[in-house]
Amino acid sequence: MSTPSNTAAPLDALIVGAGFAGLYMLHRLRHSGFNARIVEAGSGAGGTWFWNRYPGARVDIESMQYSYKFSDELAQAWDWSERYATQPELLTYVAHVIERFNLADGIQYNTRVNRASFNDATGLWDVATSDGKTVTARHCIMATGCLSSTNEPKFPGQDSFKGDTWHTGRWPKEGVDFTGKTVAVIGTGSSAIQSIPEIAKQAKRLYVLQRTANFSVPAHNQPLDPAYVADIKANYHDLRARGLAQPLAYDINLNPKLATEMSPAEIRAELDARWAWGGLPIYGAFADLLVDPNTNQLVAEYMREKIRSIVKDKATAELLCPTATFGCKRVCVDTGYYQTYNLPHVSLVDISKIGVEEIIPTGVRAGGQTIECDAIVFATGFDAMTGSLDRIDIRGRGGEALKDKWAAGPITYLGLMSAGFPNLYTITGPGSPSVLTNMIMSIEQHVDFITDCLEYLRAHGIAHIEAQHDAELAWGDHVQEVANGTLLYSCNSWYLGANVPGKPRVFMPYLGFPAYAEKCREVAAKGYEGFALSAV
Ligand code: N01
Repeated sequence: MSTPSNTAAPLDALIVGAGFAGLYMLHRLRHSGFNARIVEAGSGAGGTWFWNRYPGARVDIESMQYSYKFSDELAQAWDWSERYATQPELLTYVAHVIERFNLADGIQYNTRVNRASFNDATGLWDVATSDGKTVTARHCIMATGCLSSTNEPKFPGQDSFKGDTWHTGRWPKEGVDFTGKTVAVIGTGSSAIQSIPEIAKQAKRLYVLQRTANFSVPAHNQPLDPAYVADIKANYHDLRARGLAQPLAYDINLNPKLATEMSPAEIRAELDARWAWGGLPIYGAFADLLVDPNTNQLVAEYMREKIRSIVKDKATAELLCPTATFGCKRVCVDTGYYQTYNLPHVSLVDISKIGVEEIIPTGVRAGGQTIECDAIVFATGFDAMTGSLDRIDIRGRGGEALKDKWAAGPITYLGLMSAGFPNLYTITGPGSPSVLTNMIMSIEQHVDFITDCLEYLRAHGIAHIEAQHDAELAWGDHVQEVANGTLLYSCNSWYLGANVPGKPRVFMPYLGFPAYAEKCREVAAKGYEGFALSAV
């Protein structure tokens, strides 16, 4: 395979990352006759799903909806085996997509982008990679993922630990055998909640160190019934259309009613039905769930009641009961999480008041206790949305660093571009619906927008497109205003960057998928309103 730097002429587009976003971007651009390539840090494709190989990793959106919709042939040909696809099956799907659309020769693996600089003299992007080469491209497209840069807190004494340590977001390909080991898991977010039941199956002893309890809804995962799949495939467009009309870009059978319009019996029936169905559709129980604190508390109390009914030890059950706003942090979807605490070798350790004090050679001192263990699993999450961009030295006009521009929080127009950085795009960037939605739908919407935009520029002889500063400021205000109108500011979530010490507290994703997609269509129809276009 030839590498991008062997190409004499500049690329039309360099794409950073071979996850779902990068792969579809490459496919669309090639199909439109652009000379595009992907540079990928990992040794394989799949992005988030390449790195997150921890035991029990599976998507929390139903497989029939968490898959590309752009190709009918692909949608009809591919068969998911389970209601929620496992990480290995997602990688098999990615491999199938690469083969079906002949993408393999456009991806350079094992190559990290270290620096991307806009060259004021040439008007091109110079992209320096870890193999010591520089790729030149007219457009640079960051498909670097929202949850791909791990959050790895540095605890005192960490290097002194004599056992093994793992981060859920950087799990080794060969897997980890915990048989006969005493394991401490730090964190109780989605990654922990999925991996804890699986680690408990192997470990001799398992301690879960919980700083904040999280809400989790059972997945009720099961093999997919061929008749159910056939029915969806016969009407796939309808399912997709229903999903795209909802805020999560996922058909969760949104209840249009406010809880205040329903009787207690109706409220109970709605929640029972959603608990029985499982997963994220619980978000759709009431139209005012994320707006009205009373409605929110109804749901939170229902969840606490469920936890108490599952977990036998009363003190453990109380510790597992979240006190925060329901849905303020992303709700988790589990398989046997709460039940795991009924096992005699699993203990929950409350570190809410004291936290992790230090790592010692034989374990962890946390929450006022010393926990002796052979292995520590850090399920501490991600430097979400901006982390993967921050780790690249991105320089715009005049050498301005994106990191400096975003020091007080990311500033983008539509989550797609930032002023001063012409022809630099972020797929599902901060300021776009991204992580608040079924990611593949948001990815497709952004990739389609960017492809249409590049076609427009080519057709009109335009060399550069750049967000206008006043447009991005107005958009940023709007993103915050929408979030402020909800309960999403009421906790320390990674949406707000609150999980990473020192990160500015700014609500990063944009709440409001269907309206957002419409806004993007309007902007394009008006000749890219809010963007500056120039022929040179
Ligand atoms: O990360 P998290 P995650 N000391 O940030 C704790 C997606 N995802 O990897 O809440 C002690 O949610 C932290 O405690 P606290 C999904 O969107 C999807 O689990 O900050 N503890 C928390 O308990 C998800 O929301 C899937 O008090 C510390 C945990 O670590 C997102 O990824 C699967 C700590 C981190 O939870 C992130 O999930 C997995 C410290 N210094 C992930 N720092 C599916 O599709 C952090 N913690 C199913």
